[in-house]
Amino acid sequence: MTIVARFEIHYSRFLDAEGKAVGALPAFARDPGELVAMYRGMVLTRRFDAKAVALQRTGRLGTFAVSLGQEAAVIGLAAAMREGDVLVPSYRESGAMLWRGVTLEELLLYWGGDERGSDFAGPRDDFPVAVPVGTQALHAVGAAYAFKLRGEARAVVAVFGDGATSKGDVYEALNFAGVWQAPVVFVAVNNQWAISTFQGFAGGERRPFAARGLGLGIPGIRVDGNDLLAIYSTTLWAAARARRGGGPTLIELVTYRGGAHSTSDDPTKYRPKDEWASFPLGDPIERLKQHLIALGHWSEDQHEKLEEELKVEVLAAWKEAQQYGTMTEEPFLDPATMFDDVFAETPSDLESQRRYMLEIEGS
Ligand SMILES: Cc1ncc(C[n+]2csc(CCOP(=O)(O)OP(=O)(O)O)c2C)c(N)n1
Ligand SMILES: [Mg+2]
Repeated sequence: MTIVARFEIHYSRFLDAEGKAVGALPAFARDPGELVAMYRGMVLTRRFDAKAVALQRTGRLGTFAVSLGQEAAVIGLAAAMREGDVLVPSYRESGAMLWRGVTLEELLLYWGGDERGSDFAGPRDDFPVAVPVGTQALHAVGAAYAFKLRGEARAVVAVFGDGATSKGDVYEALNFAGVWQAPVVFVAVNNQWAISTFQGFAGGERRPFAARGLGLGIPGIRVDGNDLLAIYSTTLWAAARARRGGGPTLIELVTYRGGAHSTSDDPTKYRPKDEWASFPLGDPIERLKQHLIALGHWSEDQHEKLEEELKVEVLAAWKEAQQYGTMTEEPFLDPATMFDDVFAETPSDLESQRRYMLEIEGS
């Protein structure tokens, strides 16, 4: 028998679970300017998450999806993007959106139920939060294909979860990108869980998520998703490749969802309480911190100061966000606005749902 094709999946990692270099490091891994900025982004993400959960618990936000444990993933992929690239996030990428220029106030507004939070002033071409699982992968390849047709050297970075890889939308997006060589970087964040479903159920171990595009002509790579350095360098490479016409890449980031799925979830019902503590890839913030300390660019004191500074920044953003009144003053936002700005012309079925809602609201 002859072999028709062979495929390999490589694994990228620069730091071990304690933050020690496992081999030669790229130049950026010794550049304090870049690294400290990314570290700050990760700590801000964790700080913002904690505040958002507290606000949801006191009735100020409707819901929230924390990214505890995934800070390296969201900051690494965003920091590797250029300004003209486009981020197409899911709902657990607050840190990536913040890095790209979305403000804390805008994120708070969005999670408080106010769509004006999605009309962010900063990265105008980036996409808003996508809650319908996996659907954003299709939007991403559409945008990427448009860049290709226009001859623009821009990459699209599409983020989705391990659970989303079981959606038809994701396979259709991969297929389209493979056929048309769209300049897109697919980032599958394997955080071990899709609400209460362990990633192994979707075959994450037998057939790695990184391998899901191989038959479609999309190279895949698995990355230690708690190693900022590996995520950053892999995304840099894949985005550059996309911009110069090299086609799509699928990156799997192996990480752990440290918190509940969302503020409506109780993970103690389906996984051991201490599972994160025994997860072999450690805590991404701690790992980068140890690397920075070893280089002589950081200290525990500086960390404490940074935490204090970011606490103040997040609190100030919450004060700003309250000025919209959406989350604090009655009457709260008119529920009928959920039908606005979905279609240029509202289809008749949505129109009748809107009428029905107004009817029961009024009764
Ligand atoms: C189309 C669709 N089906 C179901 C849901 C409910 N839902 C929300 S998140 C989720 C699991 C997603 O898991 P994963 O893709 O691993 O992302 P993670 O939440 O772990 O970041 C499900 C089933 C949804 N939002 N959209
Ligand atoms: Mg998941």
